[in-house]
Amino acid sequence: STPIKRNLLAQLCRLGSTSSTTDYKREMETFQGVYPGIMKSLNKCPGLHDNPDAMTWVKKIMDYNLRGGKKSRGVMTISTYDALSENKNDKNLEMVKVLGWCVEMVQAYFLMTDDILDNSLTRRGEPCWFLLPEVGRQAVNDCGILLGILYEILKTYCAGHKNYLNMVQLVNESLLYTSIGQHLDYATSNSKGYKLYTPERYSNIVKFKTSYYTFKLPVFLGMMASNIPARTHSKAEEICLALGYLFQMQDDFMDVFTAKHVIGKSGTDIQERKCSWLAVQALQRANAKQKDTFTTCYGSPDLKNVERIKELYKELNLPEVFQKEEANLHKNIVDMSQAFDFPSMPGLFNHLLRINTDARS
Ligand code: DMA
Ligand code: MG
Ligand code: MG
Ligand code: MG
Repeated sequence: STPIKRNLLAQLCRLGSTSSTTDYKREMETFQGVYPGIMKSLNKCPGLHDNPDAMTWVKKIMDYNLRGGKKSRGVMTISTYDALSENKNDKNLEMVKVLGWCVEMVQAYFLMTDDILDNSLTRRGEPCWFLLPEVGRQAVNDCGILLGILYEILKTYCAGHKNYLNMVQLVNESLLYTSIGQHLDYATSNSKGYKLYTPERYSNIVKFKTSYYTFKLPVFLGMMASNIPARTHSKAEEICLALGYLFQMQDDFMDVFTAKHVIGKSGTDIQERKCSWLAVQALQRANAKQKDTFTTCYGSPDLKNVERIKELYKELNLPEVFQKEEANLHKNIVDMSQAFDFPSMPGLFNHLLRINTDARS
């Protein structure tokens, strides 16, 4: 089992046409295909119908913030339905694609708020939404608009499904848990000293801020659309959380060690004093002198200090530690999914593991 490869798009170009590449491309194309229809359906939304200027603004919010990126969460929603559903039909397939867009809207919402919280400059190679001169503090309200629209879309396309209430509740759970995780992330980076920077707290932050919305949300929406029995849920959730940990650990590593043009965003974890995988590992391994360097330089906006932290990470061999842990976690996930006693689940989770990369774009 090889570690998840970085930069999926580059990887896809290199690979040509292995089955998972073709699957991903096909799923991505059919996914993009329903976007215009969703936008058209918004014209029937009372508040927007009566306020054409607001409608124009909503389109702008959505086009800007849903553009680009790998759409891995949207595609995972479709992959799950593809792998698990026993009686597929066109109507359900359309609903699943729309659910994928709802997941991408949750993602857009969290990226918009996250970039404000993290003092970021770029996202998917473009300026962050709140930095656009015509947006600014309006970004806070735009986030609310995006969520309201999400629930309207969910209602338009899914209200007739027997799992509609479960879907709504799952979206709510993802919003609440992720926001709790974002709070823990923010509060830890603003705490005094480094006593909170432990592996246990790191795992907990990641579980809440990343795993629920990145993996549980798309996978469980796909499961709800396929009417998968409840007895499979806790095991599926466990694997989703493991995938989330691997994903965020990679995101933290890339924040420091991967070029901006590859991940489409400029890293701020060191400057913002984040409780990142690298910071936690460094604190666990540093001697007294190295700890001193760490506390002096971490969380400083000065690029010289940022450089010194990067050097310290290398001195502590963190890139090597990272690769080993990445391979281990990858293997654990493969083992966990193999032990799943429901048909198609092992195949599904292996597929999800393959299509996922570390760039949160
Ligand atoms: C962010 O973690 C989690 C959410 C909910 C967006 P992060 O700040 O490391 O994400 P990114 O590296 O994309 O800014
Ligand atoms: Mg963040
Ligand atoms: Mg961020
Ligand atoms: Mg990050």
